Amino acid sequence: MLETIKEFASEFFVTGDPLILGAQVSIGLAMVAIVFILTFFKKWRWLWTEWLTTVDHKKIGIMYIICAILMLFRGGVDALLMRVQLAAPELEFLNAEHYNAIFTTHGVIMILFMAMPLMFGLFNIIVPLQLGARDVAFPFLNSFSFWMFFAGAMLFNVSFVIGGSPDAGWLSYPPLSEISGSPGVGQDFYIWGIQISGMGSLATGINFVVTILKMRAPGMKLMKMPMFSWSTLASSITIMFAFPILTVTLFLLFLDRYLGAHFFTVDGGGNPMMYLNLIWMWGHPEVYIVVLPAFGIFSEVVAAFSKKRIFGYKSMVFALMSISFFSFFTWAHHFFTMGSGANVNAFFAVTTMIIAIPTGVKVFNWLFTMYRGKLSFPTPMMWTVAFIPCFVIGGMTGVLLSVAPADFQFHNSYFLIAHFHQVLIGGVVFGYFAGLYYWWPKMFGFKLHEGLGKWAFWLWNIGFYVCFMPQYALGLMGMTRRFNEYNFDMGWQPLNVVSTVGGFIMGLAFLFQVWQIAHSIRFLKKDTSGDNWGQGRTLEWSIPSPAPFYNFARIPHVVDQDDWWEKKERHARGEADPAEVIAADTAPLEPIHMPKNSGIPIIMSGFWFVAGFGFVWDWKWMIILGLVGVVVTMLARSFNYDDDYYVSVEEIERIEAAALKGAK
Ligand code: HEM
Ligand SMILES: [Cu+2]
Repeated sequence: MLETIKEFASEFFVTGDPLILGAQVSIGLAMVAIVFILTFFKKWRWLWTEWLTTVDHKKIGIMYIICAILMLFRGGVDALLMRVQLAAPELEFLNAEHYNAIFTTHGVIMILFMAMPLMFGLFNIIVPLQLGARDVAFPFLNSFSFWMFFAGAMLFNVSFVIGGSPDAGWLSYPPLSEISGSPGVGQDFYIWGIQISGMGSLATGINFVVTILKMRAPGMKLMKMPMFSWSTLASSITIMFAFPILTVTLFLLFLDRYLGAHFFTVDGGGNPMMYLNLIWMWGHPEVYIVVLPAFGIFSEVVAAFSKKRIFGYKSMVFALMSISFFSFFTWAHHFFTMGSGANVNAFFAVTTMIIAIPTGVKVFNWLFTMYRGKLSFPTPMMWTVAFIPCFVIGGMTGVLLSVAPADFQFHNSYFLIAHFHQVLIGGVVFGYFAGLYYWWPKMFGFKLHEGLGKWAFWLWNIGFYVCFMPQYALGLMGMTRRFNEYNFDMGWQPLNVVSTVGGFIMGLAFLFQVWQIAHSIRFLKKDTSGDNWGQGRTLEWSIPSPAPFYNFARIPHVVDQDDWWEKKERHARGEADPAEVIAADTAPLEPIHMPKNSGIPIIMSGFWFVAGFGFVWDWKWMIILGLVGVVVTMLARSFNYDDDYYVSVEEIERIEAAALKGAK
């Protein structure tokens, strides 16, 4: 009896490595601390009613962002561990197995559990405000999406201490990811973690497409919609088409592993290249899903801090849409070396290069917006300006990679690693940072300390170039990716040392941002006026910061592109608003219809977690328990008719008056 328990425990818990032990101890301590603090300050009830059960898009957005920042830390620690291992030849810091696990979790976490939730967080907080809407189209579904993301991310992350992490790369190519290549449970954690959070992502995509098409304030024609909302639309449509492919692909892989189907195993008549085709049909659009919103952010920030309308609005919209369209026709550039022949390779080379055109259009439009603008450079603008050269270099190395014959040389080398980090960090991460700094006062009613922000900015940028520029050279010198070790006589060490130093500079930059947030909270200067930068152009700046839970006391009427800015200009010139704007502004307040909070999303996602955990370990009772729980909570939701209420006029008046007072 004791023996079986011991045997089970040694399989169940990951043990032995001091790094992992350290993590286990710190996770345990952190959990105890959180429980203690919540109990001590009697905050459980507050946490449950104000946050965990909320359907308010702004609060959901904040929860997404908190998770994303924690995951940035986790993924960043992985990155630094790898960079330490690569700093010297034949180092025995991480063994091959551990290294494989780390680059896998790093990639998955950065893309799916850092970039995606950061993006969803910004969608959630900003898009309804930009549209002049009171909420997203489906608030309950929105909360469900968040909790599904959370359940999936947790399921993926527990593999670190329970059962063992996946180690077949962030896209899990077979045969490595088949039972024959990964007999342990790590791969199952991968499948179910991503599958569950993927359902949430798909629902979010649908939610925002409907929100944008259906919930715009009166007068806001599509062609008057702010650029960030446009980029959200482009990204959400891409999600709607791409994520079902991911779901099916992972399901097939699951059938291979679980039932011994042979979709992707050669010996049973399957074909691993089929998996590569499928996963990249999702994977390539996925990188555009995360970068398009960054383009939207840059457009907003450039216009605000140049005090000009965005240059070439229509061409910006057209560029967004054509990038998302073409993103579905480039996937095979990830395996030019597959041997599919010159014609196929040529097709995918050309479609890939085509994307450079709309992207170039956007870059020029940003530059033309700045040209002769009244420029100022607070932190959001600094990130935007730094992004442009970084992304241009990344884009150009991308075009080099898309030259099919040349790719036979670059394929799977550090040249590629440098390229994609340049677009992912220089484009996505810098972009979302710009957005976070820009909209932070809108979310919380105070600005982040600019001085510390500038330190973080410079450290990130310097660290970035120091880390990744040497990798282009290393790639050309023949260093391949996913190696944990190389020989002295390769001559790769000096550049690798430089690269590792750069990685740590970025780590330091992250610490500066944490300090910046802590400092800004401690020496909080409330600024609830609403138009916090004084240069807001779009509707989110027309209401107090942070926005009241119902967003707009009166739904605005939109007449112009950059409506809020034009309104301020009219007032500065002493002109009257157009009649319909006046009518909307002076209409009597009416009770506002709002959705009620609900505990069902978090409970239902909890059951999904249980079912996923059961699938991972193949514990039938647990699978059944989880799935039954899902169905029961679904029924509970279906028969709950008490899910909305009205905010009374008196209460709106009270809240609006208080907000006005705060503004003074
Ligand atoms: C913050 C600084 C970062 C550093 C120092 C860093 C470093 C690394 C390293 C050393 C590897 C493994 C290369 C190899 O041996 O194959 C890697 C892989 C990867 N990184 Fe990063 N990274 C960083 C940020 C990011 C970000 C922000 C993203 C995405 C948004 C990202 C996405 C990936 C992906 C997808 C892989 C491929 C994993 C695989 O091969 O399966 N990284 N990174
Ligand atoms: Cu691609």
